[in-house]
Amino acid sequence: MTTEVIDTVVGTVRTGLVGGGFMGRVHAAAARRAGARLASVASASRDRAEKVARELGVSRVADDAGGVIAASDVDVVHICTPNATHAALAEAALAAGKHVVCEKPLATSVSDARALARQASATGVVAAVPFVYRYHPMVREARARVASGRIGTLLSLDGSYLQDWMLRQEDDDWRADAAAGGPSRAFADIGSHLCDLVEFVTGERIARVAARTRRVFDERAGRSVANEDVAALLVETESGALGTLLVSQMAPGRKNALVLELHGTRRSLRFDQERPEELWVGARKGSRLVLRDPAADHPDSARLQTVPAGHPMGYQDAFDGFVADVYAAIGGAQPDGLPTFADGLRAAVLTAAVLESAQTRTWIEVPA
Ligand code: SOE
Repeated sequence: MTTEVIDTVVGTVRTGLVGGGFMGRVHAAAARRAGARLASVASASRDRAEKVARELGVSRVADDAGGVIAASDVDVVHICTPNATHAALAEAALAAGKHVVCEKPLATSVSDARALARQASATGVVAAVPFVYRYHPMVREARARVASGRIGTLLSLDGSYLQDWMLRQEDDDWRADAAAGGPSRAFADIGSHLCDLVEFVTGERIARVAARTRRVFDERAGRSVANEDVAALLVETESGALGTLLVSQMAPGRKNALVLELHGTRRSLRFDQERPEELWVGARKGSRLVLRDPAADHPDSARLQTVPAGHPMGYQDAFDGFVADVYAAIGGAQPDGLPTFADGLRAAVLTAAVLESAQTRTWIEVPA
């Protein structure tokens, strides 16, 4: 019996990894925790792929992404490469009949993202985009409380996603290069997570947006920069709730500060990604901090809790929850809240609306 047959018999998902940077390693750890076999990896060079394979325990090294995508012992391809390469790689993986997990942004244009979403639904494979903050148990708790009416009618919201790794002019990254990163950097990279969370938790679409963007340095490390460091948004949801959202990769001391606060007619809710064990529930009298507790939380939150209360869960756990759901979907399950290529398209639509608003200095209606 070949290894391939054995794996198929016991139903182990066989994972192919394209890209071996920070995100590739997060994906690999999550795949392993979900019980997958890391079958093949490609990276920027063969040397690099060999190093990644050794460190992560991947069975085989491919010369390039095409080698991972074509491999008969790969069921799902994880694409963790620079943004501008996502669309072509995802298209090729879908065409090869593979399930796909593609890093965000799914594509750097709305038309490419739309084509991929269509291709994915036509082929019927699982095609997911890691909007992983959905997988924090207290995010699910917040979502359940909104859906059950416990906060009342949504009046307003206030959110921010702040980092500081691009603070100095010498801070550089391929994301700052429009050719590799795309026309938007801060918003596409992290503002997309924030807007995904707004829509996921409230159950409402952002209907219109007025945005300003700011590029602080036109040049970084000798290359010209064509995308933004900061974005500030006014938003209105489909029910008329008003909101403010701030996104920056130049906020000193803020490492990965994703905060979302909702104000309803009865209660407020506040989730802070750097304190993921907590959900603040605001009331005119008796505001309180709810701590994660699988025995007390909504079932959708409880199912994502892998350790008992008091044993903190974090970013990698959220990522693990996402990949576990992707692999469950590959096995035929229909997990609630799985972010798919349709959500990747939604992020592309929002990104285009933000850029258009900033350019025209007008409110933009965001297509549903
Ligand atoms: C870098 O800004 C980054 O790694 C993003 O690309 C991720 O999506 C976010 O989760 C953390 O920050």
